[in-house]
Amino acid sequence: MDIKVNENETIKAESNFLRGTLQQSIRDELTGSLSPADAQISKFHGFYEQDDRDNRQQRQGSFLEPDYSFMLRARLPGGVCTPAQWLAIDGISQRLGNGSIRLTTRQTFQYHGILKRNLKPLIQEINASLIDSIGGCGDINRNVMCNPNPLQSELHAEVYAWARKISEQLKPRSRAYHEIWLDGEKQTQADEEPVYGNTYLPRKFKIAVAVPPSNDVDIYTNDLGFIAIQKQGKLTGFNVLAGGGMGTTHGDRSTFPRLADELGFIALEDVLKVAEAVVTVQRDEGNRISRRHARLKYSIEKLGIHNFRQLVEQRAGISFQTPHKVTFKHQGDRFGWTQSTDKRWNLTLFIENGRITDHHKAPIKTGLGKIAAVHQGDFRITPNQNLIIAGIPAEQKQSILELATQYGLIDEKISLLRLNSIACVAFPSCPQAMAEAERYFPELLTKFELILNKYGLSTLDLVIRMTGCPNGCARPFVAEIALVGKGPGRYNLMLGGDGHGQRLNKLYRENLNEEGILKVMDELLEKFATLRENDERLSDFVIRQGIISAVVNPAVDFHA
Ligand code: SRM
Ligand code: SF4
Repeated sequence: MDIKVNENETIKAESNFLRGTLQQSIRDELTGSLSPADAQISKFHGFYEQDDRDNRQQRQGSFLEPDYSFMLRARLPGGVCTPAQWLAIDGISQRLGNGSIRLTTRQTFQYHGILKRNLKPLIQEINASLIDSIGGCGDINRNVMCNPNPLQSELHAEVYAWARKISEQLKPRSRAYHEIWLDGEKQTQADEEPVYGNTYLPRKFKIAVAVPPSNDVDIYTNDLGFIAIQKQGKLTGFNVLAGGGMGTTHGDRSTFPRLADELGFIALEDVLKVAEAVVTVQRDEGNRISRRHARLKYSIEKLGIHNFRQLVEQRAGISFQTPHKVTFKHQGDRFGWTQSTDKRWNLTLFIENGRITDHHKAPIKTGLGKIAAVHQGDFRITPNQNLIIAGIPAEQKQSILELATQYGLIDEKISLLRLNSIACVAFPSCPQAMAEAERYFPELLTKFELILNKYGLSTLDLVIRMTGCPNGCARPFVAEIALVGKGPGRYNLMLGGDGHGQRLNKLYRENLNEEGILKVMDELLEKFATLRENDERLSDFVIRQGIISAVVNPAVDFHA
């Protein structure tokens, strides 16, 4: 039987190394959209076509084309940028985007609401600030995350350098981006993609670098993970993990979230070889027929971890050594002041769901601009949509604190629950959203807080996340409590993640509306307050009490 590869494979193969007909699509003034093929290719350049879902139906009824605009995601390995870059990012959002900046769960930023005619100037402006959007999206390696680690400044510098090197190594070689957006010279020789080939990867690919005991990058949810191993503050190598991923489809038991498996320890000189080998094995073994089953996690399920490890060893010309013992103690970010080993200060700020705008509660965007104008260190976007003002000299600590306070960037009254919460974008821009997330979660959390207070649990440390669909952009399946959008105002309630990102959660109640969610949570927290042992986490309690069974092999028991 002749089985056809999926349509995206043909689009990539015919795109002439990511050029497609993007230039014509951008020039076409008759529509605010791109041709369907270009809408796929554009992702490799960092941007997505979207339409405003709040007015989609109304426009349809008036026979108008959807309200098209674009979302652009930058490549910013490790989430680090200078104050000058921050000021540029800020100004661009005002002039060429919808005025807000969105910090993402992969340590970079997005602009929403960009009109087609503004794409090229916007890309040119971010590049003028030495930031690009190559591989922000698409079937390719995405933004490489790394622990922002403000405490151990020397180790951070080393780990961050690796995140940048990996990101550079896995950037596409095609000159299409430079040609189309930066008016670079037209390539006279054919492009070559030694790592990716002309159809790139079967699906997106994600890499992170973690520094234990913090699992802020949710290392086990990445296709490829590097866990830093250090001796007296010096990096000696990495434990390598492969095969993590979150995305599932409601009702399709052949899809499931998965935590990455351990491949073994490697020395620093083998990092790039191993990264490339894992990527090329996935290039050759990944499923190019069904995009739903095309991530590395499914390739590893198909091959078996033992065979996969051998393939990687053969290609990289290395042997994995026994992994070092590591312990992760927490997910999420630590807020407030810390001092680095170089004696500089760092201030981690809570940015609710990563949305930076001058909103009704506080003019935080203006405030960050004021800080950037005087700050001498750097800005670090965290993997949980927050922001660290890092490397503040002692003599500037007070003035930065005053600015942060004046512009509402610090609020001592925010509950631990909220500090540990993340929600994906969802409506109105995300085409996949089934339910609200970013716009609704804050208000639901206020109601949760009341329940926690009622049972004397206001200081409970709890990792809670919401997504508008089961794609998993806020990594919900490693949260202790997750609400995953099922339909308008309806969510699946998941329980059982362990609070440090090493256990998946599982469905507890399906398709709940707000009333249902609050009722179930009230009952659960009452029981917890009564029967909790010592300072037991809610996630461990639900497993111990048999309220939920632990997921051990997600291919079999995530849906069971
Ligand atoms: Fe995501 C698709 C937003 C992190 C899994 N994600 C999307 C799209 C582009 C919707 C679409 O297909 O058109 C969303 C755009 C919404 C918008 O309007 O901005 C979107 N994803 C996001 C962000 C902005 C969420 C956020 O609130 O921060 C995150 C951007 C990360 C970045 O900077 O690169 C984001 N997405 C993630 C993560 C978390 C992570 O990577 O650590 C995941 C789960 C991990 C994983 O990949 O398994 C994730 N996004 C998905 C998937 C499901 C992939 C799968 O294997 O099934 C999709 C849908 C798809 O790829 O078809 C998706
Ligand atoms: Fe959109 Fe779903 Fe991702 Fe949320 S989880 S941003 S709704 S794709």
